[in-house]
Amino acid sequence: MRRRTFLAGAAGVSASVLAGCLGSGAPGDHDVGMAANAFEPPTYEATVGETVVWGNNGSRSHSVTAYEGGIPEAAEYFASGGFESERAARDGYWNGEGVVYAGETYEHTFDVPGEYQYFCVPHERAGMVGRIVVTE
Ligand SMILES: [Cu+2]
Repeated sequence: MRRRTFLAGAAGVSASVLAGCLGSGAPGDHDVGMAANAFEPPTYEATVGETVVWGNNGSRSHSVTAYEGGIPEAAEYFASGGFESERAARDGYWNGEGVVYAGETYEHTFDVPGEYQYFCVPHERAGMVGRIVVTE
């Protein structure tokens, strides 16, 4: 949040809007960074309808994968790669699907308020987990 505010101010344009246009933009154009086995910030607060952009600003490959049991009941499952279940996302990653490579971004729009817990498939055991808290 703090970093985004700084970047948005520095660029004179919303970081989210910019990333949305570029698809895989410059490393700074994201809300949540992915590097060094961590999502930064680990908890990100968004409002309903907001599109959150993850950016891989490190050198390793990562994923953004929701915990099926860790999202609001009314919410749609989400994961980089567009998988419809956590199982499919976990399996798919090792086949090269849903990988967010260095310099790439992934984005998801949150339409249902609540808490969303997610992780990175290859670095889950290293503690690479995150949380999006969506409020009205
Ligand atoms: Cu990772």
